[in-house]
Amino acid sequence: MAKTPEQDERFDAIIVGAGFAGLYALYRLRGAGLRARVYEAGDNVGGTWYWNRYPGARCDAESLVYSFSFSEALEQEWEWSERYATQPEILRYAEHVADRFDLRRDIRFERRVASAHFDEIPGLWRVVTDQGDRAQAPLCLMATGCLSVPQIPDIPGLDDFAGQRYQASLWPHEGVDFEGQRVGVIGAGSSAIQAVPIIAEQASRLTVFQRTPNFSVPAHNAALDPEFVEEFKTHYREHRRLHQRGLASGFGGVEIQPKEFAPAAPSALALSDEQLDRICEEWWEIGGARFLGAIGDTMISEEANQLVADFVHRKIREIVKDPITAEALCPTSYPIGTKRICVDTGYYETYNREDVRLVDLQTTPIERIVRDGIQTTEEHIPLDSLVLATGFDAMTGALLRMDIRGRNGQRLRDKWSAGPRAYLGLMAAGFPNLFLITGPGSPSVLSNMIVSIEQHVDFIMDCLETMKIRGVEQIEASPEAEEQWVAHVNEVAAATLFPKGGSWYLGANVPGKPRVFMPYAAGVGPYRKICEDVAANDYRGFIFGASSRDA
Ligand code: N01
Repeated sequence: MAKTPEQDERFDAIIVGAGFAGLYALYRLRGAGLRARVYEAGDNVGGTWYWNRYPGARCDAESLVYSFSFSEALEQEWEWSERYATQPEILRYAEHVADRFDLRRDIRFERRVASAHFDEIPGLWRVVTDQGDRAQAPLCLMATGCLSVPQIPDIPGLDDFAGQRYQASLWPHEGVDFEGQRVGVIGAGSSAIQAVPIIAEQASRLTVFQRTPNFSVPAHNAALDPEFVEEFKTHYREHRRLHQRGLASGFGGVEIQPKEFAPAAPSALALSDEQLDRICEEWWEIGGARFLGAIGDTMISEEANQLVADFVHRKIREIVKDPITAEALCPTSYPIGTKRICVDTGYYETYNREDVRLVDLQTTPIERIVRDGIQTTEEHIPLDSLVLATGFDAMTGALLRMDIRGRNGQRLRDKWSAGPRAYLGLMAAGFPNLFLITGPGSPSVLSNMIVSIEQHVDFIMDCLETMKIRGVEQIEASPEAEEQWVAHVNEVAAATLFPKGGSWYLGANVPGKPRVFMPYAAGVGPYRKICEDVAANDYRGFIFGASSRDA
């Protein structure tokens, strides 16, 4: 249905995206008496949980902590069914939040923001959507998500394939029935690792085309025990406080039990083989991404990291019966955790099925995709359907695909041509009143995203309150503060093993993208303290200015 575009309507704030970040930003702005407009490309709220509907999609942070903390009533009334919620359940939660707080009336769906230009004289952001909407506001919040632009691989012949082709992150809403089909999956990251066991149950034959194996830890997913939930909910405030301030490790805000907030041992190197094995086994049994937090120096010392990786290799070899497949599934080309660790339900076990096969593209690369399948250097593999689980142009993709221009018409694309630069991951110098929620340079993807979203939005709201009290209308990052922060983010990353991963954290999965380690790796607790310190010191590193409207 054709939509009537909005023409030059004036708002107090424009928010791009109606995922969790956009919803919370709208809720807070409205609470502050501001009139905000949200533009969203999808036809519903939910962001990443709206788009990623591939079979098996679920969160890799536990439901009880992957949820908003801003409303005690919401956190008490919402009932999660499983330890790790499925995509449909998380989407229902996002919809519930939108309805419960009556947020939809300020959201315009099926409108993708094409450009946002800062007009210096009135001090306004002028935003245009692909549907022709034009809106203006002194404030613009980018809630565009870190993993929202699919990366389509440049494989020869991709468009020649005559069967059905699916992108994991753009899955058909009506679902796909693979019953009786020969299915190929390209990719071996989190999306593929979740989808493969489910597709295997339907397909007559499943072939997984893997270029680089990933480390995966079992989720040990299960229905949530009502007694445990009740107990957890009784102490929700304390849990939230720990998630917001707790850990100094790379992963922040995903812990459930008190023991998970500190490593079981500070260094793998001081442990006997038996001790190391016992700790790794215990954390493997807890399951999930926090396995990386079991030993304190896993992400710092190559030697320690290798010991932990060896443990996972042993697990893979124990589970996967065919030794050649097991070896191909053991990652050896990068330290464990430097590519985002995966969390699975029966992934490795799936390769014990007779109708599932792994093709190791390191030994037999794809030559081209043909009409009826894939031709590798060794063989022709006939396929009815092809699933691309090939990842995202992460963290900067969604921002740079818009035409964003700041002071003097400077394009964000040009400013970031050698990699993203933003003070605290929140604001780029030269782009006044443009806030990036969980932008590059903040903990973002190395943390529980909802914890980091709430922290950023709360910081922005406090900042706006300060501006109101002072009677100023503009804020921007100073170039010096931005410079120092970018250097600090690099320094922190360089003290870890993260940059050795050749991962999407570094932009390494997108041809031609500058290799810069994008998230801030010091953890959510230290980052929050820095932000609080900045605010307490007169928003050190930010420049306040009156809008020229008042001049
Ligand atoms: O993407 P990925 P993803 N030929 O980039 C392969 C989040 N997430 O969508 O490594 C052959 O990890 C590529 O191979 P290689 C989570 O943060 C979370 O799976 O480049 N293969 C790789 O194997 C995650 O980290 C959940 O050699 C090609 C795969 O495609 C992030 O999203 C679930 C290729 C891409 O893996 C991204 O995960 C899902 C080519 N030309 C996602 N090009 C949760 O659990 C690429 N590949 C919450």
